[in-house]
Amino acid sequence: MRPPLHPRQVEFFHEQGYLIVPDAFLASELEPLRGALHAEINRLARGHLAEGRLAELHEELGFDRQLAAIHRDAPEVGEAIVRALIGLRGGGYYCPEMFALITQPALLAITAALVGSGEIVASPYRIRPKLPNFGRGVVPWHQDSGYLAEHCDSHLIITCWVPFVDATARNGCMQILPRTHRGGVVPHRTGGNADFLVIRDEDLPADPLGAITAACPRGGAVFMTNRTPHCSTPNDSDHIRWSVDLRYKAADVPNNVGLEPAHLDAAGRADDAFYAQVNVACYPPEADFVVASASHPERVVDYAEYVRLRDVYARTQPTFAEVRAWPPLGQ
Ligand SMILES: O=C(O)CCC(=O)C(=O)O
Repeated sequence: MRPPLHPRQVEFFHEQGYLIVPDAFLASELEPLRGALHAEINRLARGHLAEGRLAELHEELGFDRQLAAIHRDAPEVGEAIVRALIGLRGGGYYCPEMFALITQPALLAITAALVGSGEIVASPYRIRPKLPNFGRGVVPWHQDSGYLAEHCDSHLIITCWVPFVDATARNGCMQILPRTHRGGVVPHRTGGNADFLVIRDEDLPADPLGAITAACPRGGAVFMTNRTPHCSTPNDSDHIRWSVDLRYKAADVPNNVGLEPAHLDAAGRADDAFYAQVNVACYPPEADFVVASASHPERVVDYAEYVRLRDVYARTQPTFAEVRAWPPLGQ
């Protein structure tokens, strides 16, 4: 088990708005999830091959390169596989290995030190295969709060960004604007690259020292607050910059734990009373899960409950309104 965070690391996180922990895991601890994702890519690719949309699987290229070769041969197939893995509202690919990462004791110990509580709720995550020279992988400047409900702006929600390869400036790691997280949420615009939210240059908070390049080795993790401005740059390497970004918060931050659509109709839609309730969560379209609790250990989810809850939310999400309305670029 890795040693707990040093108090100076916790202090650094709160002062700077980010913390890079180069040894959050043993690199070998990421292998099960790398293997599961690779198997899923092959499963999806075989389906496309059988239906004539793909001529070659490129299995021999391995996890770090195969999907890039598929995308080069058949861009629409590559896009479809990327979309299936990332997921949007309702979440993307999940498996026991993903759940094991989210609930990894060492990661939860770091999170507990950063949020100042051992009662922890995990929120939606994203899996990001950033292919080489893949325009959609470039994420413009934003604060994660830009995607979350406004009443959560003053709460602390941790983003834990875990690369599956050494993340470098060359393969498109993140850029972070330190020390600017205390100033609140700045205006965002819709319609940034690949339809992401974007903070226009004139709205980016100023810091005399400017942005840092958040390079992070495989086995490490980058932690940020929900108000820390960050972006990610193009992948100019010959391999995929694989990463996942997980989200955690203390259990007293607004969440939808225990709220379930009891009134689903036959089409999977819920009634207005349910939506009024779940709108108190920071990100209502996806389920939050208790992942650590000394006071209520019975609330900590196991994999079966995690899958059940994800499914309930995935079936109801199409009727959710936008979480937060920002004007489009150009306004
Ligand atoms: O992985 C990336 O390129 C960007 C990640 C990001 O913006 C996030 O986790 O909020």
